[in-house]
Amino acid sequence: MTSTLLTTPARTPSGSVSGFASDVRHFLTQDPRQLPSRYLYDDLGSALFEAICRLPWYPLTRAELRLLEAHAGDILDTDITTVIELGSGSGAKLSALIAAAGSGRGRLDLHLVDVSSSALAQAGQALERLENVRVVTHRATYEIGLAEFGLARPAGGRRLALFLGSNIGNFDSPGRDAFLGSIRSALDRGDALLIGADLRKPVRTLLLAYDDPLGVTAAFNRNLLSRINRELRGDFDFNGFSHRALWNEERSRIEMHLASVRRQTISVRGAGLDFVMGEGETIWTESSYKYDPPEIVSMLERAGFSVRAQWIDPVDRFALTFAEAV
Ligand code: AVI
Repeated sequence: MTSTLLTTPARTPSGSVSGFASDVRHFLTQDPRQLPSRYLYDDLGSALFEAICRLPWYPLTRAELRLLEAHAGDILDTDITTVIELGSGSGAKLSALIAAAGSGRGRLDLHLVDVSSSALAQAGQALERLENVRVVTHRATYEIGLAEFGLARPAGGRRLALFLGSNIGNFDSPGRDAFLGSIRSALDRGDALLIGADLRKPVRTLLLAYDDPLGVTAAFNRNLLSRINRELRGDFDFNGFSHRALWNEERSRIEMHLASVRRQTISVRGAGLDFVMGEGETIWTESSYKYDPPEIVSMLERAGFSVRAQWIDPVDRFALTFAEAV
């Protein structure tokens, strides 16, 4: 496939109903039909994603946690006074990082940016239990959270930005470079960025991660149709669509699609949309790019960072890359 999917980050807010309606109208009438992956994360979608992270076939979360715990001392140096996590979810990774880094530091200010208020409440509670931390939550897009964070200058010490979970992989390259640039702009020289990204690996392993035998990822994908039906008065028939995950070698990405199992007419009244899908025609719902380690270094350097360390989980092929703003 040579066309470009205008993916936006997976975990930005769903926005207003009218923003959703106009996006659905715009993206479903593109060729190929598509939907921005950020809309996968309503309450049920977020819960399904949490379930995906526990599946034996989706090892990214566990591999990243192992690396965070093994290198916590290097990542959370004692001169770091402020941490921002973009897409903090339940806060489990940040809690594990702080716990593994041990004591002996002054107060740590934690800024959590997420679109889910329930996730922020859960993360806030978990992190506030730790000693000597102050938690600031930002229920916001990454961009707004970064802007708010940029205004909160600490009195002294360095700042650390965390962008974990291979969320970077859900951006197409122009959006990814722009986003890394906006992280850099929110930081000062000498501040740090830690980025978690999934690596290229055997295609069979990748396909299992995105098309698991329990069908959780399929439910996560098809839930988007349920969301459209509920919020925008759509009439998608779930049985009329099957989940499809495919590997695009040329672009080095997994693509998730919803394939129409027959010719069918679909109406989304809240978006003023009626259209026909042919048998086998798909709606492209997500891209997950997979990298080689040097590519991660290059993208960070282009954005104004210098890489200080890169740690790789050799079993599940996942990388944590630690860089300094220069
Ligand atoms: C959030 N994001 C990094 C996940 C990924 O691997 O691209 C979302 C996901 N999609 C299907 N499974 C998990």
